[in-house]
Amino acid sequence: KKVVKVALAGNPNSGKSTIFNALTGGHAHVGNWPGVTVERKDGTFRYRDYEVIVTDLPGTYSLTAFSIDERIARDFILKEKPDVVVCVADATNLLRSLYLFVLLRELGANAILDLNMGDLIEGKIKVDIEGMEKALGAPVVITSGIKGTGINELKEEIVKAKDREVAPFRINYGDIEEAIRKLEDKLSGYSLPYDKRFLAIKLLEGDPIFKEELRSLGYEEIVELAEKEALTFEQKFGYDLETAIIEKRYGYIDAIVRKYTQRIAPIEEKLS
Ligand code: GDP
Ligand code: K
Repeated sequence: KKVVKVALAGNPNSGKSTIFNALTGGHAHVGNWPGVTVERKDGTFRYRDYEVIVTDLPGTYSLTAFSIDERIARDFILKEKPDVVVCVADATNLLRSLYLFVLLRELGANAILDLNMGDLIEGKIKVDIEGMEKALGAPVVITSGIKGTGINELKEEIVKAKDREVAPFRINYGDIEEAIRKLEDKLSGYSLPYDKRFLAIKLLEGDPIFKEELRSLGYEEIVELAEKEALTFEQKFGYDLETAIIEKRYGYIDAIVRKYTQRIAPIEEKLS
């Protein structure tokens, strides 16, 4: 039997627990993440000749490592390296829920976008799935965790993703590209277990965990360069670099949503 390790990521209230149950039949091993009282749930399912192990990550909006939940999710993806990460997204609020998906793609995760709450957008929002898949470089599936629709397709995409090469993902950061390039150049002189562009962006965002990691390796000069570039950017453009990076991501997401979804009738936003 071939084993596939999959992690479920998603915003709180995206329906992640419902999808976990729909995939695994609700049989879960429940414990805690090491050192903290945050609950960890693992379950399994069989599909064709695959044994799939599903780990439910804490619900998060971001992966900044400022909260324990975000840190758990991101450490799991970076260190445990699951074969596949399913990003459960609330399809009634794509602008918000695609942000986490973009972060997962930047992190290099073999991500699948699960547009959940599919029943709530039926006949109301039309999604060009194929176009969105091409643009994001990842499979897109529509599910309804409550009704159980799309779950088999999601299983199919999970096992298919196991043997797939992850497509490159790159947002054009515009004015920030120059600083990213400088940092990437600097990083090319060092051996680090992360994608250089990804790490460059994280350092320019001021990510405390990566800064700490580089400092502990004695690479203080990389951190200093990142801080200098952030300062230079702020002096030149008059606003802070971390905010600028976040805005670029939302600009990218906004363009995707405009291009590949179409409102055909009003939807009642889910109250959560
Ligand atoms: P989590 O916080 O992401 O784990 O979300 P839950 O699985 O607890 O779901 C949040 C709420 O949305 C619950 O009331 C679910 O019953 C509901 N829900 C989950 N999936 C769907 C879906 O596909 N369609 C609809 N209409 N409701 C859903
Ligand atoms: K699909």
